[in-house]
Amino acid sequence: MTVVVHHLNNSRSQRILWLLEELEVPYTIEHYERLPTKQAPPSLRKVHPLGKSPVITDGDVTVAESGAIVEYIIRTYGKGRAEPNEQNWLANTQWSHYAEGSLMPLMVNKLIFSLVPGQAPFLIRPLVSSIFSALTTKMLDPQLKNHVEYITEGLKKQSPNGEFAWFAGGDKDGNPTSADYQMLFPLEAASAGRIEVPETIKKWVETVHARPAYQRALEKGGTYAYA
Ligand SMILES: N[C@@H](CCC(=O)N[C@@H](CS)C(=O)NCC(=O)O)C(=O)O
Repeated sequence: MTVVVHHLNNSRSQRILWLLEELEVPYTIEHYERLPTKQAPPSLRKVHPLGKSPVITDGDVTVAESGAIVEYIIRTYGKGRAEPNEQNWLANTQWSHYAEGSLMPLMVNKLIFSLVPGQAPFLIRPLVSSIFSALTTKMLDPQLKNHVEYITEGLKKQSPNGEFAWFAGGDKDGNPTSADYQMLFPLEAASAGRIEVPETIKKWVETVHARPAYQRALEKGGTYAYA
Protein backbone atom coordinates (compact mmCIF):
# COMPACT_ATOMS: atom_id res chain seq x y z
CA MET A 1 0.00 0.00 0.00
CA THR A 2 1.18 3.50 -0.69
CA VAL A 3 -0.06 6.57 1.07
CA VAL A 4 -1.57 9.04 -1.39
CA VAL A 5 -1.76 12.63 -0.19
CA HIS A 6 -4.53 14.60 -1.88
CA HIS A 7 -2.71 17.87 -1.73
CA LEU A 8 -4.30 21.27 -2.26
CA ASN A 9 -1.89 24.12 -2.98
CA ASN A 10 -1.33 26.58 -0.10
CA SER A 11 -3.10 24.40 2.39
CA ARG A 12 -2.88 22.41 5.58
CA SER A 13 -1.81 19.34 3.63
CA GLN A 14 1.73 20.76 3.66
CA ARG A 15 1.97 19.59 7.27
CA ILE A 16 1.21 16.02 6.16
CA LEU A 17 3.97 16.12 3.56
CA TRP A 18 6.37 17.34 6.25
CA LEU A 19 5.37 14.46 8.56
CA LEU A 20 5.76 11.84 5.83
CA GLU A 21 9.20 13.21 4.94
CA GLU A 22 10.31 13.22 8.60
CA LEU A 23 9.23 9.60 9.02
CA GLU A 24 10.57 8.66 5.57
CA VAL A 25 7.28 7.00 4.63
CA PRO A 26 6.95 6.42 0.86
CA TYR A 27 4.01 8.35 -0.57
CA THR A 28 2.65 9.87 -3.73
CA ILE A 29 0.89 13.18 -4.23
CA GLU A 30 -2.30 13.93 -6.14
CA HIS A 31 -2.23 17.67 -6.76
CA TYR A 32 -5.35 19.88 -6.62
CA GLU A 33 -5.37 23.58 -7.45
CA ARG A 34 -7.55 26.07 -5.63
CA LEU A 35 -10.23 27.73 -7.74
CA PRO A 36 -10.12 31.54 -8.20
CA THR A 37 -12.54 31.68 -5.23
CA LYS A 38 -9.77 29.93 -3.16
CA GLN A 39 -12.06 26.94 -2.68
CA ALA A 40 -10.95 23.40 -3.41
CA PRO A 41 -11.95 22.01 -6.82
CA PRO A 42 -15.04 19.72 -6.85
CA SER A 43 -12.81 16.75 -7.79
CA LEU A 44 -11.67 16.56 -4.15
CA ARG A 45 -15.22 15.52 -3.23
CA LYS A 46 -14.64 12.28 -5.10
CA VAL A 47 -12.02 11.38 -2.49
CA HIS A 48 -13.98 12.47 0.59
CA PRO A 49 -17.51 13.95 0.86
CA LEU A 50 -16.27 17.12 2.58
CA GLY A 51 -13.96 17.94 -0.32
CA LYS A 52 -11.31 19.49 1.94
CA SER A 53 -7.59 19.05 2.11
CA PRO A 54 -5.73 17.28 3.58
CA VAL A 55 -7.17 13.91 2.90
CA ILE A 56 -5.13 10.75 2.41
CA THR A 57 -5.86 7.33 1.01
CA ASP A 58 -3.89 4.27 2.01
CA GLY A 59 -5.21 1.18 0.23
CA ASP A 60 -8.85 0.90 1.29
CA VAL A 61 -8.48 3.48 4.05
CA THR A 62 -9.44 7.13 3.54
CA VAL A 63 -8.61 9.60 6.29
CA ALA A 64 -9.73 13.23 6.42
CA GLU A 65 -9.03 15.91 9.08
CA SER A 66 -5.36 16.69 9.60
CA GLY A 67 -5.26 15.73 13.28
CA ALA A 68 -6.62 12.28 12.45
CA ILE A 69 -4.25 11.91 9.48
CA VAL A 70 -1.24 12.83 11.63
CA GLU A 71 -2.26 10.28 14.29
CA TYR A 72 -2.95 7.61 11.66
CA ILE A 73 0.44 8.03 9.99
CA ILE A 74 2.35 8.08 13.29
CA ARG A 75 0.49 5.02 14.57
CA THR A 76 0.75 3.07 11.31
CA TYR A 77 4.24 4.01 10.14
CA GLY A 78 5.96 5.76 13.05
CA LYS A 79 7.65 2.69 14.57
CA GLY A 80 7.76 4.54 17.88
CA ARG A 81 8.95 7.82 16.37
CA ALA A 82 7.03 11.12 16.74
CA GLU A 83 5.58 9.89 20.06
CA PRO A 84 5.89 12.22 23.06
CA ASN A 85 7.50 11.12 26.31
CA GLU A 86 4.99 9.82 28.84
CA GLN A 87 5.08 13.01 30.94
CA ASN A 88 4.27 15.09 27.85
CA TRP A 89 1.41 13.09 26.35
CA LEU A 90 -1.24 15.46 27.71
CA ALA A 91 0.59 18.54 26.43
CA ASN A 92 0.94 16.78 23.08
CA THR A 93 -2.77 15.96 22.89
CA GLN A 94 -3.78 19.42 24.01
CA TRP A 95 -1.63 21.30 21.44
CA SER A 96 -2.66 18.86 18.71
CA HIS A 97 -6.36 19.58 19.28
CA TYR A 98 -5.86 23.25 20.05
CA ALA A 99 -4.35 24.00 16.62
CA GLU A 100 -7.51 23.14 14.69
CA GLY A 101 -10.08 23.40 17.49
CA SER A 102 -9.34 26.90 18.81
CA LEU A 103 -6.61 28.66 16.87
CA MET A 104 -7.51 28.00 13.24
CA PRO A 105 -11.17 29.09 13.53
CA LEU A 106 -10.05 32.52 14.77
CA MET A 107 -7.51 32.85 11.99
CA VAL A 108 -9.99 31.76 9.33
CA ASN A 109 -12.56 34.24 10.67
CA LYS A 110 -9.99 37.00 10.45
CA LEU A 111 -9.30 36.12 6.83
CA ILE A 112 -13.00 35.89 5.95
CA PHE A 113 -13.80 39.19 7.68
CA SER A 114 -11.11 40.86 5.57
CA LEU A 115 -12.62 39.43 2.36
CA VAL A 116 -16.31 40.13 2.99
CA PRO A 117 -16.28 43.88 2.20
CA GLY A 118 -14.79 43.21 -1.25
CA GLN A 119 -17.77 40.95 -2.03
CA ALA A 120 -20.41 43.49 -0.95
CA PRO A 121 -22.34 45.54 -3.55
CA PHE A 122 -20.40 48.69 -4.34
CA LEU A 123 -22.86 51.15 -2.76
CA ILE A 124 -22.91 49.51 0.68
CA ARG A 125 -19.23 48.49 0.65
CA PRO A 126 -18.08 51.30 3.00
CA LEU A 127 -20.75 50.30 5.54
CA VAL A 128 -19.93 46.59 5.34
CA SER A 129 -16.25 47.42 5.54
CA SER A 130 -16.68 49.45 8.73
CA ILE A 131 -18.82 46.72 10.35
CA PHE A 132 -16.31 43.96 9.63
CA SER A 133 -13.37 46.12 10.53
CA ALA A 134 -15.01 46.85 13.92
CA LEU A 135 -15.74 43.14 14.43
CA THR A 136 -12.11 42.34 13.70
CA THR A 137 -10.58 44.94 15.98
CA LYS A 138 -13.07 44.53 18.84
CA MET A 139 -13.76 40.80 18.72
CA LEU A 140 -11.03 38.91 16.91
CA ASP A 141 -7.79 40.82 17.47
CA PRO A 142 -7.96 40.83 21.30
CA GLN A 143 -8.62 37.08 21.27
CA LEU A 144 -5.80 36.44 18.84
CA LYS A 145 -3.45 38.52 20.99
CA ASN A 146 -4.36 36.36 23.96
CA HIS A 147 -3.76 33.20 21.93
CA VAL A 148 -0.37 34.42 20.71
CA GLU A 149 0.68 35.06 24.32
CA TYR A 150 -0.57 31.63 25.33
CA ILE A 151 1.39 29.93 22.53
CA THR A 152 4.53 31.92 23.30
CA GLU A 153 4.29 30.97 26.98
CA GLY A 154 3.74 27.32 25.97
CA LEU A 155 6.96 27.33 23.96
CA LYS A 156 8.86 29.11 26.73
CA LYS A 157 7.75 26.46 29.24
CA GLN A 158 9.46 23.86 27.08
CA SER A 159 12.60 25.97 26.73
CA PRO A 160 13.33 27.83 29.96
CA ASN A 161 16.79 28.85 28.63
CA GLY A 162 15.46 30.18 25.35
CA GLU A 163 16.74 27.31 23.24
CA PHE A 164 14.58 25.83 20.47
CA ALA A 165 11.87 23.48 21.77
CA TRP A 166 9.06 21.36 20.40
CA PHE A 167 5.56 21.98 21.75
CA ALA A 168 5.47 18.71 23.69
CA GLY A 169 9.19 18.27 24.25
CA GLY A 170 9.80 16.19 21.11
CA ASP A 171 10.08 12.41 20.76
CA LYS A 172 12.81 10.18 22.20
CA ASP A 173 15.22 11.31 19.46
CA GLY A 174 14.42 15.01 19.83
CA ASN A 175 12.19 15.11 16.74
CA PRO A 176 8.71 16.67 16.42
CA THR A 177 5.50 15.05 17.68
CA SER A 178 1.92 15.45 16.50
CA ALA A 179 1.58 18.73 18.41
CA ASP A 180 4.25 20.31 16.20
CA TYR A 181 2.81 18.98 12.95
CA GLN A 182 -0.56 20.43 13.91
CA MET A 183 0.75 23.76 15.19
CA LEU A 184 2.90 24.46 12.14
CA PHE A 185 0.20 25.59 9.69
CA PRO A 186 -1.45 28.30 11.85
CA LEU A 187 1.96 29.56 12.95
CA GLU A 188 3.20 29.67 9.37
CA ALA A 189 0.14 31.64 8.32
CA ALA A 190 0.56 33.95 11.32
CA SER A 191 4.27 34.49 10.68
CA ALA A 192 3.55 35.21 7.02
CA GLY A 193 1.68 38.29 8.17
CA ARG A 194 -1.86 37.21 9.00
CA ILE A 195 -1.39 38.25 12.64
CA GLU A 196 1.35 39.85 14.71
CA VAL A 197 3.65 37.32 16.35
CA PRO A 198 6.78 37.66 18.51
CA GLU A 199 10.29 36.49 17.61
CA THR A 200 9.84 33.25 19.61
CA ILE A 201 7.15 32.09 17.19
CA LYS A 202 8.89 33.40 14.07
CA LYS A 203 12.09 31.56 15.07
CA TRP A 204 10.15 28.37 15.76
CA VAL A 205 8.70 28.45 12.24
CA GLU A 206 12.09 29.29 10.70
CA THR A 207 13.71 26.35 12.50
CA VAL A 208 11.07 23.97 11.15
CA HIS A 209 11.49 25.42 7.66
CA ALA A 210 15.23 24.78 7.81
CA ARG A 211 14.81 21.05 8.46
CA PRO A 212 15.84 18.89 5.48
CA ALA A 213 12.57 16.92 5.71
CA TYR A 214 10.55 20.14 5.53
CA GLN A 215 12.58 21.30 2.52
CA ARG A 216 11.93 18.00 0.74
CA ALA A 217 8.21 18.33 1.48
CA LEU A 218 8.24 21.84 0.06
CA GLU A 219 9.96 20.73 -3.10
CA LYS A 220 7.47 17.92 -3.67
CA GLY A 221 4.36 19.90 -2.71
CA GLY A 222 4.93 22.78 -5.13
CA THR A 223 4.03 26.42 -4.60
CA TYR A 224 3.38 27.23 -0.96
CA ALA A 225 2.69 30.78 0.15
CA TYR A 226 3.73 30.33 3.78
CA ALA A 227 7.34 29.20 3.51
N1 LIG B 1 -9.91 21.02 10.17
C1 LIG B 1 -9.66 20.56 8.83
C2 LIG B 1 -9.74 21.74 7.89
C3 LIG B 1 -9.68 21.35 6.43
C4 LIG B 1 -9.74 22.58 5.54
O1 LIG B 1 -10.58 23.49 5.74
N2 LIG B 1 -8.85 22.66 4.57
C5 LIG B 1 -8.79 23.79 3.66
C6 LIG B 1 -7.37 23.97 3.17
S1 LIG B 1 -6.27 24.61 4.34
C7 LIG B 1 -9.61 23.52 2.42
O2 LIG B 1 -9.73 22.40 1.98
N3 LIG B 1 -10.12 24.62 1.82
C8 LIG B 1 -10.79 24.57 0.57
C9 LIG B 1 -12.27 24.68 0.68
O3 LIG B 1 -12.79 24.89 1.80
O4 LIG B 1 -12.94 24.58 -0.35
C10 LIG B 1 -8.30 19.87 8.81
O5 LIG B 1 -7.46 20.18 9.64
O6 LIG B 1 -8.09 18.98 7.98
